[in-house]
Amino acid sequence: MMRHAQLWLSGIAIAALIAGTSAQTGLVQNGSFETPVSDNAFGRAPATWFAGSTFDGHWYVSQGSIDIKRNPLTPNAYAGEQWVDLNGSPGIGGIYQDVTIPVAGLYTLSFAMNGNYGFNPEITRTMTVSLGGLFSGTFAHNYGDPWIVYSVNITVSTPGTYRLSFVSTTRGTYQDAYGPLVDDVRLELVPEPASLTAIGAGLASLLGLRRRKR
Ligand SMILES: [Ca+2]
Repeated sequence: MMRHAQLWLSGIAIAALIAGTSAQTGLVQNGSFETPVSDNAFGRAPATWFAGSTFDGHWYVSQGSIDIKRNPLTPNAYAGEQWVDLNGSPGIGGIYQDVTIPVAGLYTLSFAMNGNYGFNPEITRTMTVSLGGLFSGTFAHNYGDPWIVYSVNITVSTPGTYRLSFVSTTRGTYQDAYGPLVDDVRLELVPEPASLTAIGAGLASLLGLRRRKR
């Protein structure tokens, strides 16, 4: 009876630890761009969104326009059914989302990048990605490559709200409507070793109790 109680409590402790960890990982809202549902009728909402508008209350268009694309198209989504073309219909676009980071720590920013090569396949698709004043980088994708998942580690010393931004730097020769594609944007806290140790100890305790029961 005592062992059952300990086993039950260990399970609760582990579940709480894992829940506490995962609750702090998914800081980007609608990072897979699954809403609103696009009709692929570009040039107007819900497929094309222009500067100053928000398409979901989280992501805002910072310049030009962007397209929300939905399967089936070439390429298909990296995750789910939809993704964003940062060159809209038409316009060299950008998007941003203000992300609230509740605790200091090491974070991983990751996203999948591809290109719309319906025109000017010889031009490398490029975009600038930034997180407040903490990080800024330029990322590229070439014709023929699959979705590339980029990942960078960013140290956040001060909790607060930071602007996560993706801006196309791709200029074509026709309407600027064939740009860098983005999907599956994530900003996740890298678990501290202490948390992992606690989870490991909890698991070891749980396994130990199970073995002793035999
Ligand atoms: Ca998606």
